[in-house]
Amino acid sequence: MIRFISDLHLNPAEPATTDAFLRFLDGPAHECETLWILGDLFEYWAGDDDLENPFNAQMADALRAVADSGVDIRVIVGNRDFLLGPVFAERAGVSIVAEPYPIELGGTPAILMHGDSLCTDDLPYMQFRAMVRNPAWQAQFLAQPLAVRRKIAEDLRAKSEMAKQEKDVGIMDVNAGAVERAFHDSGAAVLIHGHTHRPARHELNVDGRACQRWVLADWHGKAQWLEWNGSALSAQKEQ
Ligand code: LP5
Ligand code: MN
Repeated sequence: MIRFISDLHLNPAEPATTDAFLRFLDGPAHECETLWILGDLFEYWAGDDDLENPFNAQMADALRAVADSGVDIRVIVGNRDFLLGPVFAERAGVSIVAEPYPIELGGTPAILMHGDSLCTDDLPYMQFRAMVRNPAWQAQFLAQPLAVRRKIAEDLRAKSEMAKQEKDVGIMDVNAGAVERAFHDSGAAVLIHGHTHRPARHELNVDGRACQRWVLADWHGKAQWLEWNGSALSAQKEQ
């Protein structure tokens, strides 16, 4: 069994979602051979020294307990937690891998992404993303004290919420050309991603091949996941 989750946006101000995550780790996560976290596990991540925050440490340790029981937990970072790094990975017992990440589902080639890189119509975000994904920029950012970084991240969250209210909802979805390119460049027939908070299964044709794009749900107090049971993908949620 492989399960895929994303967009939990964990933070102490959302205890219902935190509880749902802990329930998920105690139950459904243990049934997985591999658990994939496709980005935005945390509301934001200001650097691995953010493990000083007891909430973040508790989340990492909860993941570690599942990893220690034999589940292979793999993480693709999101636009909120792209600064998750090796210290977090070690503590949580997870592997952080680059996107797009190729896997096979019953012999069918698939790729996994967070999904933000597909939103190419959102030009202000694309500019912002290019800046913060630059290693030199990240090194400079991480050189600042944790308290300063946390403040910047929180200010930025507020700015992002304001910016989104002014954006046309259409530009915040994936761009059809970017999706086609992802299928074309990888040769995959299945793409699984999160980010847009528009859970769905889309059927499309690329290069004469039938392709499927699965979009994961964001969490609001209930666990939601996509599941590969060895023969099919299906969206699931806790009752
Ligand atoms: O996350 P969400 O769903 O609200 O919106 C995203 C895009 N916004 C972001 C920003 C994150 O929410 C906040 C990131 C926290 C990261 C913490 C790590 C520390 C890094 C600190 C970096 C300074 O990703 C949003 C998209 C939306 O998805 C849909 O796809 O629209 O994009 C934006 O809102 C970006 C704005 O359009 C442009 C922002 C310009 C602000 C520039 C300030 C630069 C400050 C630099 C300070 C050193
Ligand atoms: Mn996201």
